[in-house]
Amino acid sequence: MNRPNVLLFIMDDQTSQTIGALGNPHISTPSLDALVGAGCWLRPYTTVPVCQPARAELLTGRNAFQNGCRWFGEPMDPEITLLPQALADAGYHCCHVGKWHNEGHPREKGYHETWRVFPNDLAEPYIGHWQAYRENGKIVIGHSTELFCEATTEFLHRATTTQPWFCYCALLSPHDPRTAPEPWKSMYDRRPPPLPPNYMPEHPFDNGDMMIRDERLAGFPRRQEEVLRHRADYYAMISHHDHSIGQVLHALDQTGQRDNTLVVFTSDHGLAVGCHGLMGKENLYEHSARVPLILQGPGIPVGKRCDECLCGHYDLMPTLMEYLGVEAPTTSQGLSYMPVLRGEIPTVRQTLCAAYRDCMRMARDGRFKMIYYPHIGRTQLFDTLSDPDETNDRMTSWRSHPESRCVPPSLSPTQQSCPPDPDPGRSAPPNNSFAGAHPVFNPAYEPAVRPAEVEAIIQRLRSTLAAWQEENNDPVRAS
Ligand SMILES: [Ca+2]
Repeated sequence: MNRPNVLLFIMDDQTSQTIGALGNPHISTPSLDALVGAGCWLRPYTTVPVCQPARAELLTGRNAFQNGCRWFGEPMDPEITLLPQALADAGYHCCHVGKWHNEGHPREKGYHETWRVFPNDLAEPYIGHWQAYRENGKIVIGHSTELFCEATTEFLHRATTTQPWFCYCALLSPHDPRTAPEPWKSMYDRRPPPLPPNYMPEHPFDNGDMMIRDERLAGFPRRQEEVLRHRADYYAMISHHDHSIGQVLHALDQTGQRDNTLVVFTSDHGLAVGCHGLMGKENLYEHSARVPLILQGPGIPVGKRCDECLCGHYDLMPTLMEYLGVEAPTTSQGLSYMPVLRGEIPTVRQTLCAAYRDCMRMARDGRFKMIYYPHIGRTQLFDTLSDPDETNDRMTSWRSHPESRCVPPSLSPTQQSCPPDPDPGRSAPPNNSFAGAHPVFNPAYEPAVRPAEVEAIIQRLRSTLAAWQEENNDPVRAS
């Protein structure tokens, strides 16, 4: 039998807390739920949570500081062997469908065939997700998710069984504009998802990039009603692409190749959509820097959750290489997490760092996470085990921060139930499950770490960050 095929789905801006089977009862994702149940689940970090650098990490097996692409418009180092090139060298037939977004065209980067490449192959200016592509002398028109999944399905039916193949299906969903077609568009109208536990009307301080593109998608401060609308539309996009992915996997079943195919589901990075008073990905909180990752296929443990595994998106390429029995290219610097999947060790990394422009730097270990903001010299510290939503900054409690809209517990019960809506003329939707459940007022979020220990943790994470910055030639230096 050939080496396993690889069918890799990569979403655009899907945060890791949006899969029903992983504890989100407010979203409908039956296809992804089934994939989680049949495979392994991890949550890697992307070093720089924006499209091009995140995708470059997957393609190169190197972090953004080591592959040349730290920001939009920066090309990947041409000396680096890319994932499709490494697989082509090992005898794979490589197919790219959908979003590319890095420099050049995927057909110049090791792919043998490409279909409906965004934005390169567009036939005319697009209107959100409704797009037209030139293909074999004709124009195909439709919703991007359906166009890309249809092209992937057609590839699967054509794919040979005598040569292993790699198919990279890159959707544009759930990136804005969040325009799912019906019936998904109105799917959450009657049952909208609640506000997230870390909803805030405003971010507690200026993080250095408060007016970047995504942050201007909603008004300031963030009204609950507006955030709820955004989240319903975001969930609708995800439920729609879950359905389309289910159709692709059904087609894979029909080809008879499912038992010899590794299915990978991930995203380039996450998104805030109202968490921490933010709307976008341009920050280093868990909702934005972490991504969902499901691996399902022959030899992959069934129903395994690798919650303790710290890993980067750049570790996926060497993981795939080891899984497929292909030698990783010498330019790859990631670490394979196959030993974690085999249950030999709980994690491949003890610490991990990330960055966003010159505005933010992150360092974390298995429990604590520090975010440093060089522009204002501010440091945050979160205990991600007891506070996964990052609502209790151990350096300066938001409970007492003057700019936080959260009221202290000494105020009236009504005021304690939730932060005041910045627009009191508008009432919150009646199903707002956020009311009365804000973690700021939850005794479980009382600091579990004494101040003296906080200082020791911060010093340790600062050293971790400084060593990483030195190793990666980071021009920004922590104080
Ligand atoms: Ca993206």
